Formats: sequence, structure tokens, C-alpha cells
Amino acid sequence: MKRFDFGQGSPIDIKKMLEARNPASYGQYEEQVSSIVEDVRKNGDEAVFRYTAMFDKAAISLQTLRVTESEMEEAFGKVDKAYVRSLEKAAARIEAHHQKQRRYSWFDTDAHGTMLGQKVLPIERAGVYVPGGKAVYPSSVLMNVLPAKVAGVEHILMTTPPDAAGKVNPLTLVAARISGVEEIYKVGGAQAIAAMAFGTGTIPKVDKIVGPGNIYVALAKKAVYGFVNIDSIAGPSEILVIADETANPAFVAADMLSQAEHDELASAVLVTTSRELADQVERELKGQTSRLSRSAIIEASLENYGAIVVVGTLEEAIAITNEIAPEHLEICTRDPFEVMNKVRNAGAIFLGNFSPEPLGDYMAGPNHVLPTNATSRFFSPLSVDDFIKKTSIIHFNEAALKELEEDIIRLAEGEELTAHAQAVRIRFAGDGVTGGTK
Ligand code: HSO
Ligand code: ZN
Repeated sequence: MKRFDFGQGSPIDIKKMLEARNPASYGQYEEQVSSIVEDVRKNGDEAVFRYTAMFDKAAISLQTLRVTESEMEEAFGKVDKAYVRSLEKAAARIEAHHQKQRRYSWFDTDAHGTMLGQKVLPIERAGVYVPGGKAVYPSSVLMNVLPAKVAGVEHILMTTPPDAAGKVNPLTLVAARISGVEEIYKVGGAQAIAAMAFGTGTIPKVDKIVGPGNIYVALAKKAVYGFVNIDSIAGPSEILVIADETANPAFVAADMLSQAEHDELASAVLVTTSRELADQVERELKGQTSRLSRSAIIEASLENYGAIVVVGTLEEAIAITNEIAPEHLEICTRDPFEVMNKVRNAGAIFLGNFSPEPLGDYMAGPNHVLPTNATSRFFSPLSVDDFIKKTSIIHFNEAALKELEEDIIRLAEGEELTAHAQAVRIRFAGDGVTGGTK
């Protein structure tokens, strides 16, 4: 845990610290990933089964690639009823929030005889990648699928790696069913991304791939971008807390630890105007960590990417925050709304002492797929917008076109595009401006 007291540290120090998390070793996997992607593109299902045998140690065939109804029932049999109810409650809240993001087609007419507008349609097919292994997050299944559902995407499919026995994690299956996904394929890694991007004999090609994954999945998504659309590539989790002397140090520490436990590369930062609070939070972090099951991960993450910064004013805290552009921002100050008004860059903002970050991870309703690595400067949370596309609509009648005729011809001739000019002129050739078709 780094400690910067006012005057010693600067926002740039923390930024540098966080930038170190961008793995410089990306390149070493790139070749392997692109050869997997090419192989799946060429050889389809056969390559998918080969890589599943190699990486997941599972024997999957055409008969077992797709999750069956009886496997789904088996999964529901294994998962606690109360857990299912909580997931359903979360799904309802997430859906309600995303309903408010819907966009509609619009058309404007004017007295001159024009009709201009924008047609909004969902993409036809979305593919959701769900990781297996240690980070099975059913909450992330809901967060990735429900915006697509609300957008009206008709075909939503999911891929997730099987275990060595060829089974998919039951929590993943339950979350898939609750969010309304009927088509689930047992394939993970770069091979899953390639399968969804190009299609195989069995797995349909999609228009957009979303969902978190390891470095192979991230690189594969980059490799297929352009053939299909992808979501942004998520980095390790981040939390920044702005606090003054009114904050509760135990709460602040607990919330920082909640993100630190995600992985060793996660980052938890406190920026406070109170030296006393800084000391108390530091003590709380130590005390609480030892009682947590993932204390080893937390210690590593705090050691490398944790920081407590004491500043003179809230203005300075806000400036540091805007510079860091954290994924999650908690504001625990006397008037959190006033601070929130001045924040420009953050994925999600949690206000006050009773809006802990995990509330947003599971239940509040807004999406927990958020921009990381300072990309909240220009990226937004995953939303319904990620699953729609727009088409411009243009209609002019003769009189309306006539009004703009001269301007269009002038602009076209300025670009030396005489065929462009002619396409307008020809419609009014009766005026003798040019020779018409007669
Ligand atoms: N905090 C993570 C999402 C998550 N947390 C899933 C728990 N489960 C996103 O940054
Ligand atoms: Zn989390």
C-alpha cells in the first residue's frame, strides 16, 4: 500500500503506478492466438473440439457441444433455491434499469417536403462469452445478456468452457436461463471467440461478441474485430474512494477490499482530505484483510496497486480522480452530490455511505461492465446502445430538392465530382440547364 501525503505525491505518480498494470507481455501470446483463430476459421467444429481437448481436457463432439435441456435441469437441481431467487431479483432490477436506455426510431418532416430520420434496430445476433475456471460470475452473465435482451436482439448465444468431464458450471447455466439464453455451447478461450466471429458448422456467426475473459480471449476479440463488433476489452477491477472526515473508515476499507479481492492486478485507492481518516482506513485495511478468505490476493493487490492519498481540499481530490478516471468511484463526503457534479471521468459513481460498490456489482440495476484503465475518459458502461444500430432515412420531394439544387451542384463541382452534380441537375433538366434524357 502506497501512502502519499499532500505535497509528496502527485496524481501523476498514481497514474504511473496504475499504468504499470497494462501487461507489456501481450505480444508473446499474439501469435498463438492468431493461429488458433485462423485454424477455427478454416476448420470449424473440428478445430474447436481439438482445442477443447487440448486446453480444457474435455472430449466434446457434435453430439455434446450444445448444452441440453436435461443438463439445464440438472444445474437447477444443484443450485440453492434462495440463490436462484436472488439472481431473479437482480435480473429484474437490471432489466428495469436498461429499459430506460432504449432508443427509438425518429422521423422529422418539414413544410418544404422533407422527411429525415433515424431508424433504430437491434443487431440480429449477439454472442456472450462466459469464462469458466475460478472466476465464475453469474452476475456478469446477467449484466452481459440483459442489455441485449432489452435491445431486442433475437438470437443470443453463449459460449463457456466445459470442465474435464464435459460439464458447464451450474451457476452459469442457471444465470443463462434466468437471463433468457437458450443456446449455450461448450467451448472457451480464443477458439470460442473465433467460432462466434466466423461461425462453424454448428455455432452460428454473430454480429457482436461481449463478455469478459482471460488474455487469450481478449487478444482473440481484438483479432476478430472488424469481422464482428466487440465490446471494449476489460482490464482488472478498480475502485477509487473520495472521502472526507465524515466517512466511516471501516466502510471505506471494506469497499476497497471488495475490489482488491478480484485479483492481484486490481487497484484500490483512497483520496481523502482527512489525515486521521487515512490512518484509520490504513488500520482497518490491515485488520479486515486477515479475516477474509482471499487475503493473499488482497495483500498482493494492495501492495502493488493500492494507495492512500491525503490532499488539502476536495477540489484536489476531484482533480486526481479525473486524471485517474477510475472504473468505480465512491464519494463518501458531507455533500457527495456536490462532488459528483465536478467529476468528469468515472465508470460508475456511488454516492454516500450506504452505496457500497458491491451493491452495483449485483443488485442496483446499472451495468457492472464498466470502462477500466482510464478509458472512462471516452468509454461508457455496457448498455442497450451496444446492441443496437442505426440507419439514416432521407426523403425529399421535387420542390424540396429544387431548393437545394444549386448548393449541391456547387459543392459537388468544388470536389470536381461532376457525376454527383449531374445526378441532381438531371432531375431539373426541363429548365434547360443541361441536356436531359430527351
Ligand atoms: N466488480 C466487477 C464485477 C463483479 N464483481 C462481478 C463481482 N462479481 C466489475 O468490475
Ligand atoms: Zn466486484
